[in-house]
Amino acid sequence: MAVRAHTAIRYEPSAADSPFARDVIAGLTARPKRLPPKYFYDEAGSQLFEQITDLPEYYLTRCELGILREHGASIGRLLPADTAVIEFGSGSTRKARILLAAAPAITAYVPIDISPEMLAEEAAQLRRDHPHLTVLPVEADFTKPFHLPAPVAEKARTGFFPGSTIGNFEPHDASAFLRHARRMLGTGAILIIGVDLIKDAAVLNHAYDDAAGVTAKFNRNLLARINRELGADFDLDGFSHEAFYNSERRRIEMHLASRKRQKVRVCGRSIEFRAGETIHTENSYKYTLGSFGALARGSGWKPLAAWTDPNKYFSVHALAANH
Ligand code: SAH
Ligand code: AVI
Repeated sequence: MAVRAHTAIRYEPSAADSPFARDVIAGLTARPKRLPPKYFYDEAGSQLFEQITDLPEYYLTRCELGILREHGASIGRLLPADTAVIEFGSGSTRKARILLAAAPAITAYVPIDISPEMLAEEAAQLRRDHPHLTVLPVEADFTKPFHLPAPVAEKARTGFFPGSTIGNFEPHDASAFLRHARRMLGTGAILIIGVDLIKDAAVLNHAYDDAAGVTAKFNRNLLARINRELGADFDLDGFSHEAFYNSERRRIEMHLASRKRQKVRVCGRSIEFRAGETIHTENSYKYTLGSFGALARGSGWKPLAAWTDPNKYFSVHALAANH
């Protein structure tokens, strides 16, 4: 009979003191239970997100790429000369590449991301593809204060925040982020931002609960990451992916629902789940052109222009910093 080695206990007090561990414990001991969506993006999660962007149901990326390709030249004309593009949550940098091709005014690119692996790879590839572009990657949590690289101080500044990642903030946090971006980018700055629009609930529901189950895997990877990095013992099959449009709150909610009554060890603690109890893992707020314009105006920005795809599923807004 094969003898199985005992699984080593991977829980280490140092891991339990990390910001990740503290946020996980705070979220799992709160009621209702929740986890911050920024932790989706470890290496596996970033790769799963890239797979999501190719899904037939996930219209967001296709629509935004189409808008940027069609209106890249108009967007480029709004940018000041010799500008640094600062992208918040740069991921695959696929969208920035469209702006770079359309706007010769861009002389520096600062991709900011919490996920170091893709950031380093993309920065290296961009330097190869654009030898005259100054590429200055920053690994940071963009919701917290951080410094822009020194060479950017010499240049005009353009913020780029595609993907509707702004939708993952609560509306008051979205406003706080826009104010923080306004202060960081400074007088004369432009912000190009992608915003997903309210539409038929069935379209929204399918986009976050795809037939191939990739979004379910992305959602459950959060538990897998907690197992890997914090030595927890989540049984991934014990949780099901739930995603639905909450029309009152104008947001997609993603949850992980416990399939049974169970206990999970996390950082030396026992976390209890009732059957059906959920961990709320993400909100993805949807806006109208008007509601987003109002949010921007109330947060230090003046709307200059907005473009949509022909179905009006997605929008890209150009904003100018109020002095
Ligand atoms: N801009 C890309 C990727 C969007 S996915 C696109 O439009 O397709 C969201 C990206 O933001 C991921 O790359 C993720 O790692 C990053 N991200 C999420 N929360 C973050 C945070 N708080 N600080 C920095 N990066 C973050
Ligand atoms: C990154 N963010 C805008 C995505 C969204 O649509 O809210 C994350 C995502 N969650 C599930 N699918 C994609």
